[in-house]
Amino acid sequence: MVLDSNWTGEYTRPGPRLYPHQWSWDSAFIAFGYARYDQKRAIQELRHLFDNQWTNGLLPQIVFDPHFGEYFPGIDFWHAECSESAVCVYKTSGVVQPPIHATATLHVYRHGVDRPGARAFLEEAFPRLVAWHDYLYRERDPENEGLVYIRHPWESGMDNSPLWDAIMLRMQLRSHEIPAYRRVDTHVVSPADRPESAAYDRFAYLVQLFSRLNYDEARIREDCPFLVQDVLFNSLLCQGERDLAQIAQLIGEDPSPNEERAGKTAGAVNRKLWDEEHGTYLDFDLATGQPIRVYAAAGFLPLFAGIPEEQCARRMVERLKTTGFDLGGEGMIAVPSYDPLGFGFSPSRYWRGPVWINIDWLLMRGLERYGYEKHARGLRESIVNLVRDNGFYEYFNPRTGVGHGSDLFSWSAALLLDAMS
Ligand code: 9WN
Repeated sequence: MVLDSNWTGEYTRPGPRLYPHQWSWDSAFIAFGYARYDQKRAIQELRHLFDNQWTNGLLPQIVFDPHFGEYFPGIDFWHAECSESAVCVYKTSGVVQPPIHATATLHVYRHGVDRPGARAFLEEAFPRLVAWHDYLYRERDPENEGLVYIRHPWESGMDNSPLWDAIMLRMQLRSHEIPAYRRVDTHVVSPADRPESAAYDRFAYLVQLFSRLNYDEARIREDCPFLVQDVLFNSLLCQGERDLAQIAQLIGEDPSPNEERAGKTAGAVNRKLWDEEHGTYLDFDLATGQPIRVYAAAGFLPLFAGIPEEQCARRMVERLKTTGFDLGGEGMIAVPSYDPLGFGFSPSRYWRGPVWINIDWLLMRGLERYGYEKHARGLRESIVNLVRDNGFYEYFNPRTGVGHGSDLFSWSAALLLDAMS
């Protein structure tokens, strides 16, 4: 079993060699799978992450395991200790990942066989989740729009997506601004699949900027060239707030603050990020004050959070069927992460077009939510067959099904378990 072999006793490694530490949104996806057969582990997985939350509420992208060194950027590159808020059990990175944790926590409760244990965990997790979402709205939404920003491609979870190309290109670095670093990823998997070194220079530059500014968000906001209101991130936050409201109700707390925030974010996503011309949602670049006109599968994921009106949802499904995404067609094995007809598409390079199981799983749930049963069923079958025929890879060529990146990848296994239950 993939999950068993990646379980460390405290958390689950996303991939055995490429990703030895704990990753935030991976753990949430992994908990969706554990919830189906091992409630105790699902809870431990999330608890280990919450135990390493910063005192300001930031839920870190990586919790470093002191037993493993081989990953760049490691503890010493982040200098998270520069922030007075980074008081945690283990060392962590200083960025975040998409907030799907409240949704995962509620899912664990819903499928928990030990009901008192599941309820007790809701009570334990509730203040952590509230602090996490409070952090996002307080620190990442300075104009109080209901939309939070991300400040590093790693925060999107879709690090190398064409979504970020224009910003990366704008970041003209001088040689003394590029920190010295040594990558590890390109020794573990094919360098041809991973982000190019020009992207890593910029990833590393941003990390160094954050630590130089002591992770002070007000100062980061002034200087950071990457500030984006991302569709996927805000959609998951909106759903997270809806689920937090449910959790509040279950444990006798007041759900209205979370219901209000969910409504505000949904409204803002619809007003500011909807692209009427193309019938999908677009990220917004706060540095230029312009939408990012790049069509990635993530632009359809407000469906997961019930954000679009029925009529917009219909337009989105049409677009998914008639563009290179090829929903329900014969050309693609499953829905690719980026439109194959789009500029900069690659079937094998990281986030530039391959099929990622988490993206298709979110889309599948979104299609179900809006009653597109046939498409949802088709997508479920596609991802199940894809993994069955090719293995538990991190991602897949959308035309041939060949697996890439880490093998024995935890969320591919966990989400499949959930999809098949
Ligand atoms: C940086 C662990 C993570 C995922 C991300 C995925 C990849 C890391 C990397 O692996 O990112 O966070 O080193 O490339 O893009 O979504 O959480 O699986």
